[in-house]
Amino acid sequence: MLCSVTKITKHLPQLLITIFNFHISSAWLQPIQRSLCFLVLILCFSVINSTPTLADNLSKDLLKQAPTEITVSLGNSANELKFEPNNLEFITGKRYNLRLTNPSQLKHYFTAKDFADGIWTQKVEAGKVEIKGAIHELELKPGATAEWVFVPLKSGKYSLRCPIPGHTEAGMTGVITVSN
Ligand SMILES: [Cu+2]
Repeated sequence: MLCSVTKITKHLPQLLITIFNFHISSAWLQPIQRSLCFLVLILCFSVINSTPTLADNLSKDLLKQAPTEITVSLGNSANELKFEPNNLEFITGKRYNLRLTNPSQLKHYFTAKDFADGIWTQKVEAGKVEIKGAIHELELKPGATAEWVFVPLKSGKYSLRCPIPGHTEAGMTGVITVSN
């Protein structure tokens, strides 16, 4: 499709010049010539408009990928203030399902704003609710679980933390590495 659009677009000026320069002796043929030009233009615009955008193609391809499952525990049953594991690694362009669980008796956050800015979030599922669009941080109440389905887009080293007073200080931090 893209190929034919490129071809038509490339040859469009030439095509129009050919139609305009076509020698027409009879005056009654001129309206036909005009309609022909108009038709060519309409055809080109409709072809261009029906071409799926790059973003559409990208998301369709990504949705075909089975997500890599990664589970991170926010705290544990002994109420230790840490992420388990606290070192997460992702690759750009791959689809992930990050399962977050909170087996502790305390509320925790999964906060990694710079990381979240560099990913494409497909959805976050928690309970019977599915949230679409950009997500920046998640709060998990005791016993809660959530699934964050996303594709990392930007490589880098990002910090992860739980900003509840005392938790970051106690070591509830982590590092997220996204590589190409
Ligand atoms: Cu916490």
